[in-house]
Amino acid sequence: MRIGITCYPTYGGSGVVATELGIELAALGHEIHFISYSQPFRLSGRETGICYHEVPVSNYPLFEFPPYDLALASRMAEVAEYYGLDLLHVHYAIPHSVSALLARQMLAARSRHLPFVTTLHGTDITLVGMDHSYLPITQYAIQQSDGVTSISGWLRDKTVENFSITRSIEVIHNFVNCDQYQPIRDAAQRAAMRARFASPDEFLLMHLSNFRPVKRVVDVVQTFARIARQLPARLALIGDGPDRSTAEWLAHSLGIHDRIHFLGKQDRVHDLLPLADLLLMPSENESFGLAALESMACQTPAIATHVGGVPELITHDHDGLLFPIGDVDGMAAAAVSLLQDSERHMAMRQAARKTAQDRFCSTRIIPRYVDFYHSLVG
Ligand code: GMT
Repeated sequence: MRIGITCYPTYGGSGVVATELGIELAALGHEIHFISYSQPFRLSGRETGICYHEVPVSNYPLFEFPPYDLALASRMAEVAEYYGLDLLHVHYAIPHSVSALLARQMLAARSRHLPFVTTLHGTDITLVGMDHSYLPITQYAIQQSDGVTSISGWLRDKTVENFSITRSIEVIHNFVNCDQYQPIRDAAQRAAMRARFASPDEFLLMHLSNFRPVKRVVDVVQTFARIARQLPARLALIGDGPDRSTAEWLAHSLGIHDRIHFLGKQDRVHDLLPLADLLLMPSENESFGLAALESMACQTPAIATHVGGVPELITHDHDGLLFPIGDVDGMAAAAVSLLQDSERHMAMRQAARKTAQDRFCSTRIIPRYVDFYHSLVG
């Protein structure tokens, strides 16, 4: 099939899922066309079967707010026509599904059918979409999509509830490539890579996010501070965003900044996640928790919050640990007790990897998308 994919190309779970989906589909022989304002950050530009089409946005002085959604719709229609696309798959409803709807209408006027799939990821439904200025048009575009998927059952139910959606929504969970995301089996190699962040007698905790308020990065630092009082430990934070300076300030105020590595944005997170003993994901909300899944595939279980779709991924006390939002004392105590019990820790590490492989590996999830496309294209 020839598939157009639109996503936010910068940091964020929806862009990661869209890009990895395109890479996996191209590896299966499909022709993939990314249409966005810049190249998605996980694409090297050298992948076989993948083209990238930039959306130029005119910044004519009259436009105080350049109309990206219109430029995107035009580019979608052009690419669909020139490259014979079978369908468009847009990730994150706002504004992508509205642009796809316009592109479909433009082509319909020329008797060309271009179905589109909208995948809902999280804040497009729980935060941005709830803003009244976006709610009616988001609701309309979801209803008008040829197919809608949601990355968790929880998010599907929220969408139906918040937007009074009457159409069907297919749940297709986030996925991970378990060959790329895997533990480092060679102990000497792992020890050498880990030495950059912690000495052999220190535990290494990690966090991976876009440092938005919903991620509660302050809770990561607070939890780590409590752990570091009881155990020799270091923390590596991957990512960047609005709350990074607050986290840095807190680390200094608590006198633990010399135990914390702020790594900023990293492309090769699969090289870092296997080095950690635990991942901390104390989010306010998480419609699935892709960072935890990627970590689990690397045999690094997560201590997370019992929110949104996270319980669809993590089973408490089996392949990870779940706590109420803000329970930094509980998370720290659980981390200390787990890290001190190497047998239990190893069992949880193995269970985490098994969950990723058995339920969320790309080899299981990608065929679901392909089947879904076929059901629309016929
Ligand atoms: O985490 C974010 O705020 C980014 C957001 C996005 O849409 O880019 O991530 C969401 O999509 C991910 C991939 O589907 C999910 O795994 C995340 O749980 C979800 N984030 C939230 O719901 C906060």
